[in-house]
Amino acid sequence: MKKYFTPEIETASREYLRAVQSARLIKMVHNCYNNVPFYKRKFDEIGLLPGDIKSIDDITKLPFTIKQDLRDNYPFGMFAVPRDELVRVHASSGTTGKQTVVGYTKGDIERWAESTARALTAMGVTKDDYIHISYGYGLFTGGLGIHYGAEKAGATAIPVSSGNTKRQIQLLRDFGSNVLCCTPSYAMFIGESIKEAGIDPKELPLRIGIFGAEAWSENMRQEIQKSLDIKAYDIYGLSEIAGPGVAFECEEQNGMHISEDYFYPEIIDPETLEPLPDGVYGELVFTCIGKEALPLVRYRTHDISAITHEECSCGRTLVKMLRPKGRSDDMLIIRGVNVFPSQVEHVILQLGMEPNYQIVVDRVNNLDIMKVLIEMSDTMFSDSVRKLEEIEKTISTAMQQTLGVHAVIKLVEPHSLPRSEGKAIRVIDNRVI
Ligand code: DLL
Repeated sequence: MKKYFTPEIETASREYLRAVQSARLIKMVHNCYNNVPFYKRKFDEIGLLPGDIKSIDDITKLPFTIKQDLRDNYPFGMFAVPRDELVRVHASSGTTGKQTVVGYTKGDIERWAESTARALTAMGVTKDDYIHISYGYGLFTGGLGIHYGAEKAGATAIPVSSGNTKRQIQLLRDFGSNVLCCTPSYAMFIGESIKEAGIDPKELPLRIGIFGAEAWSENMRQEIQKSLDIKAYDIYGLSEIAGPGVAFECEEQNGMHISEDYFYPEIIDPETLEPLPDGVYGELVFTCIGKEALPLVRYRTHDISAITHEECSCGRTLVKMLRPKGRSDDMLIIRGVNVFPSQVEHVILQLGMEPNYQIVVDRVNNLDIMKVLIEMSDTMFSDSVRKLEEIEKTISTAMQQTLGVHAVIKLVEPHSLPRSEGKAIRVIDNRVI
């Protein structure tokens, strides 16, 4: 079985990687200055010339890029190549405002596919595997991103796309797929539906799950692994940088290796914008040193993570990012206390409940009220009102201890909260501020 897709990079020495990164950064900076008016203006404003960037160490001299810059240059204003060199466009809608449009040259698609093929190989995918892809196909990068990676790895891509869970299960069964790719919340739902259909997951040849596109916890991994009888791996990416495959877990299932020869990572303090050392959580920033069409410089992802150069038992030397805690723009401020939806999920799972929940925030008489709706299991549903009140109280106490803020807990009927086929919507913030 192939252990690495590109061993010369994945197990390279630090010196070699830095040399590759330096050469690519220098090339990229010239591309930005010469072909993207936005960057020429930004560099001129701070008196920076492309020649000032001599190695990867100079990256901190470069200005940051934010999502709003892409919106201001909507749709194609940040592209560095003429139209005839573009072979694909994707877009991500986000929650507000205009779409963020991204473009790729033929080479960009090849490098992205290579990075995703590295991911699949690291998770144990081989040429003999059928890959059931339930990420959406379309402007979202999930479906086509994994698809090209699967083909590049020599496996068989099955482009099912999202939706129609009954059909998903039938295809999983009939085709005998070995690998399932979707969001972790959808994987939970598929697991639940398989159980309801009376299918024993052990009867399916499914071995591996490749889940990402949203934050998920270690507890949730354990749940999914159990309900589908697979090994579940985390995959990370964002459309602005490429799509799925920017970073991926290996057999160790502990942190995601970043394809840092294409996507150079930094962690910064989101307030001071200063770089932070290994192991310290802050905002993840990427520079697309391997991209031609949309070479973003120090792009602020808003994802809260940390990076570590610690040795990994899989033999890869590529730096790892730790499981993102969430996005800084997902963070709720409840009566002055910072709360991430992932912390709420952690508490729910720790108490042995399923992660089917929704957080609703209101402001009553100038006071923030956070309500967490959690689905009961079928067995709990037959419990007495008194018993349910006791459970609510236990959860509320655990929330107070973990979050440092009071949450009103409301147990709701089984299967009453909406299920998602893509990224789950966990928070409804009704506050008008
Ligand atoms: O979600 C790309 C993707 C597709 C990644 C399929 C993995 C699998 P966007 O729609 O642009 O792209 O959303 C990117 O999703 O900034 C993170 O906040 C979040 N995200 C993606 N992967 C993970 C992950 C795709 N593994 C945004 N863990 C990112 C936590 C993730 N958050």
